Amino acid sequence: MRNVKVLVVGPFNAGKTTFIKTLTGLSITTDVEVTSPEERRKKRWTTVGMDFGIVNIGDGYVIRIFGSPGQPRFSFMWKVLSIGAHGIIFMLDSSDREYITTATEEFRKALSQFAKVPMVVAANKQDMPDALKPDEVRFVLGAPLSVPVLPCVAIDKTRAWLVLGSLLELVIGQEKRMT
Ligand SMILES: Nc1nc2c(ncn2[C@@H]2O[C@H](COP(=O)(O)OP(=O)(O)OP(=O)(O)O)[C@@H](O)[C@H]2O)c(=O)[nH]1
Ligand SMILES: [Mg+2]
Repeated sequence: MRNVKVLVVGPFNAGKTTFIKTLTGLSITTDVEVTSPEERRKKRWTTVGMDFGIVNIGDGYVIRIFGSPGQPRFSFMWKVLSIGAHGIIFMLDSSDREYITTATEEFRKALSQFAKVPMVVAANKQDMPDALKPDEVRFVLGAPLSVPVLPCVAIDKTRAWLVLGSLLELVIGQEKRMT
């Protein structure tokens, strides 16, 4: 049996909880009602602790997916939740141009904090007509070529799987090279 720990980080409203729910059914979430009027314009619920779900992908692999809160006041949770993580998904809402600067700042933090862990960027909400395409997201974030920037639709199981699968290829590939 091989346990793989994946952490999903990214700004408020990126789709992190939705992604984990779509893939795992979600065992734990800590969403509460949003109080800030500005954030409430975007949505009603936000994560204040963590999301957690498990998925068994066969071949003895069990994937444990953790999701961080997106509100800046909970940024300390990255450190807590990333202990022992094998892979990171940095997710952003590609259709929210207002939040792109925040996403870029957060991505820089993620790059330095998770420098030794395989990472992919999930350019989420690709079903929205005004969503930035993955190559545009790469440009805006200034993502290095070593970090894949993948199209994502967290509400769609097949498309969410493609993102998780790409990260697992990186994680499992790295593990094989080291053994
Ligand atoms: N159209 C579309 N909407 C999405 C997609 N993924 C998530 N959403 C919506 O985006 C909103 C935010 O989703 P959440 O999963 O709560 O986002 P989050 O990143 O967990 O948010 P915080 O925990 O508050 O940081 C919800 O209304 C979701 O239904 C997607 O791929 N497409
Ligand atoms: Mg959430």
